[in-house]
Amino acid sequence: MPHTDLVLLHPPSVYDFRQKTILYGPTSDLIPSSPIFELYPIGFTSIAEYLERAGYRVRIVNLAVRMLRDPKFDAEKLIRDLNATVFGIDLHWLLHAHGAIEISRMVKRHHPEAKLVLGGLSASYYHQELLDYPEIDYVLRGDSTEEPFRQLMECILNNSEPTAVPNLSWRASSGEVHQNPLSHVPDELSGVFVNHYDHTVRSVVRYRDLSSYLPYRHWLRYPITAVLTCRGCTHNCLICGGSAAAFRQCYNRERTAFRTPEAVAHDVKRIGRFSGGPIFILGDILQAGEDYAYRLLELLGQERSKNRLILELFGPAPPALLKKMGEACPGFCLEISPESHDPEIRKACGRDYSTEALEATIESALAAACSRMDIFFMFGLPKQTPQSVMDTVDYCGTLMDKFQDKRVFTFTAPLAPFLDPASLAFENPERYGYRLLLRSLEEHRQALVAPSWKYHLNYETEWMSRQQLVASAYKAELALNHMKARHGIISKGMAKATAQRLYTSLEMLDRIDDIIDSGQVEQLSQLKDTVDWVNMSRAGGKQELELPISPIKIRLPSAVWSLLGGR
Ligand code: B12
Ligand code: SF4
Repeated sequence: MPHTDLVLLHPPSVYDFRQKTILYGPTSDLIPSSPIFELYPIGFTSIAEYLERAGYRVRIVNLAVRMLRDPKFDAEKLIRDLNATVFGIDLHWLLHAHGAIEISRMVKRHHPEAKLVLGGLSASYYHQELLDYPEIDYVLRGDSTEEPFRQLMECILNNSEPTAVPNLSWRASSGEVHQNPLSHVPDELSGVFVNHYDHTVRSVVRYRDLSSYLPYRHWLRYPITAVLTCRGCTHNCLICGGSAAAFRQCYNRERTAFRTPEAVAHDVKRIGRFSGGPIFILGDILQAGEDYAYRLLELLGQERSKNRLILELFGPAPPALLKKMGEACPGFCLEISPESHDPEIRKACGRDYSTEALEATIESALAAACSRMDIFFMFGLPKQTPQSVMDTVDYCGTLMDKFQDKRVFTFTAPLAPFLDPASLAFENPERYGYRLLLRSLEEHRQALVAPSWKYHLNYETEWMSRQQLVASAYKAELALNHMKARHGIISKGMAKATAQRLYTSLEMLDRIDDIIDSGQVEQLSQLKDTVDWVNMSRAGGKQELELPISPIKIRLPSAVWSLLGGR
């Protein structure tokens, strides 16, 4: 294969998922990825673009997607055939603890002379432990590694010790481990995410390798694309590893860094060149204040994107702003996550707003002609009991009755499998009623290959055991599914498919527990076909969340033409 300076590899969550029998549960039901979590961090595209601008050749390989798309795809052979000076692997989401370590070992087995760098939020959190693995040479910490990565590349290619590279933890040739200060935490992001979508399209053409760049397995069928508005967060949700407190304590970020409204609107425009799918603007646009939100909406209004825009709210929003959303982004979708129907629980997890304010926001969004309003609830929160979980489902019914509007969608999901490291609750579990069952990276890595998600959970709460969390999640999901069908929110066929998946999951959970109790784990393989069917089925939230899209989903030829200067 032609030589590249850097290959960025995205691992599957569990490396040998195609061999193992693991019931992953509903952990990825509300995102486009499968439970293999094949989506790579959006930062891959900005690192690649930034380093190419600095003169390096960079290639992205989404190993997880390649393995999912082709059961015969030989990941080890591909790694062996890659020809690069440096390999980068993301450990952004802790869910990749198994895959990231296994792929690291494989890279070093086949390329002992190459350098290996890990990065992402989880790698930053566990940087010291990662350097205990002899295969890993460097960990680049923090939420902004483009410039430190450039400096590291320079050191590697010049064969000099990276003593001055910010954010870097590294092992010297003497074997000694060093931790450079986490000092590169920029307040503004104008130097990154510069035409990174164009760069990605160009790379697909250059390497003639669409598969390796796909964000997730089904992207070609349903091409939803994300636009990032910021790094950090102004909110402080208790269970979130990306909260303001988590960023401050673990990633040295004092202030959220926002991209300009112009940069965000520019991304929306560029995505429209290659995709007809929805565009998800990540992060509440109110975080940077109303002026920011109105400016962005004004620009989006001028753009008149043909793609459907998805906006999210971290709390209630003023009616005038919602009206503006409707004018600027006709047919927009809105997402909000009150987490619980119970204001006391909502407050305990850091979302201190009233039910009245929530319902007023839903009402205004509907009046502003949003095409759908998605409302998310979560289980595994402080003060939440199995009864409270079912009360949340009842509240979903109350919303359906109250609004009598098929644009109102409610979803429930367990906080699973992990309470995020760096979150306030992970850092102070007793204070918030959590009992941590796993702490270190190695413990999480091992837990991920247990046969069901019940054993992946890294926590229990004072109010719910692991067993109760799992049982409540399915009970709630079944009840909500039934309720949605009764209200005509989903079709009877869809509800039947979801119920079948949920009942099969419950049966598999029981059978896995029986096998574990009997100690005859070799019997697990007999369940593999059914477990894989449950894992990969899209029945439920994943399918319900999909929006209708234009018949022309991908416009790759026109994107390439425009990049070549044709328009
Ligand atoms: C946007 C977002 C998403 C988007 C992801 C879009 C994307 N492609 O990246 C969506 C909505 C799809 C998503 C999904 C999930 N998310 Co999320 N997400 C966020 C959010 C809000 C912002 C993250 C972000 O992009 N930050 C910007 C910076 C930090 O990342 P970046 O630009 O991609 O990458 C930079 C660095 O991280 C680093 N880096 C990243 N990879 C690498 C690799 C190398 C080699 C190097 C050197 C550096 C490096 O350098 C990059 C450039 O500077 C955070 C919360 C927050 N406020 O941060 C949660 C967060 C990251 N998500 C989280 C979780 C748990 C998930 C899910 C697992 C949830 C679920 N069960 O469905 C899934 C996983 C999806 C998958 N992989 O398939 C947790 C992670 C906790 C943890 N430590 O594991 C967070 C912290 C909070 C939360 N609970 O939502 N998420
Ligand atoms: S969950 Fe809360 S703290 Fe985390 S990114 Fe969303 S709003 Fe911010």
